[in-house]
Amino acid sequence: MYTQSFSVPDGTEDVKSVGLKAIPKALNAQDADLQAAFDARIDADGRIEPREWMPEAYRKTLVRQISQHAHSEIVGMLPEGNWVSRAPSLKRKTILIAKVQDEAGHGLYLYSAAETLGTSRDQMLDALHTGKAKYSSIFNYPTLNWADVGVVGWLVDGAAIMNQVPLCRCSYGPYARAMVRVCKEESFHQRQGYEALLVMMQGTAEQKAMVQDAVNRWWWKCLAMFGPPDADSPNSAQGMRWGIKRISNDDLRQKFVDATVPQAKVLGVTLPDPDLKWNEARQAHDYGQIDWDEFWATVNGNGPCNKERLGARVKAWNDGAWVREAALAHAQKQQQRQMKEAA
Ligand code: FAQ
Repeated sequence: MYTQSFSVPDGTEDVKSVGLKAIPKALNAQDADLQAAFDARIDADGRIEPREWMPEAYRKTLVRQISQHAHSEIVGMLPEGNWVSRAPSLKRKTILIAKVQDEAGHGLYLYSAAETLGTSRDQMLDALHTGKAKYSSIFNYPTLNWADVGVVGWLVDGAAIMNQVPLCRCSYGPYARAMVRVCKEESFHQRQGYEALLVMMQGTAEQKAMVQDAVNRWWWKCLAMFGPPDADSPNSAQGMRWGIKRISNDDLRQKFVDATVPQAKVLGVTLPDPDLKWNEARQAHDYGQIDWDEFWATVNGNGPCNKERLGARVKAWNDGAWVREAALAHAQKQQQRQMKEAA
């Protein structure tokens, strides 16, 4: 989802000996005080704001996560954007346009939040366009028919909300505040997808079969969206120590499964997992094996649509160069005029 180049050593050599309470080594007395104040704020569940001191590794972790999140929102516009011109009614078309536009807005809030950490938008976009930065695996799968658009709303936005609600309590202020609005909008997105599917499920046998087929194709990909199992998640421990991540990948995945099973029942679709069943002892659903080889192949650039998605983003960036240049020239002209008037 993001670049290895954003992945910096966190300086926590002692992590293993002292567990998650380890802190990066301070370089000098002044840094030690700053580090202690930072740790105290994190331990008290406080917020860190842009101009405040923070360990370099915390800053870089945030840039990595927030920029990948921003890229995901922007690339995530593409699978659904393909359907704006083919939506089945004016009502569905206006809803879809609004949704895709919301995703652009989310990307912009998130790029802005990441910029407060001292990384420019150009740097982040360059990392995306050169394939160094990653974005969510889920957007490398195709939306083959209209039912896919409903399923993306129901399941992909549903998984995104599950992951993002805890981020409203993230320790970094600008990210947490951006997520409050993002989650409200994602919640609308999820409902509109579910409602579109409910309508299709009241339609013809062919429409019902389309919905089931789309659910079959997206279900496992959505479970993988939460990231690798906790045991194989290299960033989780430090992310949780810093109050960036609040709930682990596996726990979020479990919550998503438990929340989605009753929704599938109401909808009248089957989730494509023969091992999915309620476990009375755990008070949660058991579910089958996720294909992690497929997940990693997709993350590493070899999913069905990786090249197409990146190609579309690079083309949009290049095609928009004249707009950015014109806006810049206009701003410069205005500034010169204002300076002349003030002189
Ligand atoms: N895809 O150690 P962890 C949306 C990578 S927005 C690709 O567990 P971490 C809205 C991970 O980067 C969806 N790569 O990492 C929408 C790391 O690689 P690295 C995006 C993945 O950071 C809806 C490696 O695996 N949401 O859907 C994925 O602790 C509809 C090891 O993983 C966010 O970005 C993946 N799925 O946890 C828009 C939320 N998962 O960097 C349009 C914010 C993991 O070491 C239409 N992000 N990797 O090379 C997060 O919560 C976290 O970053 C996680 C990953 C949970 C995604």
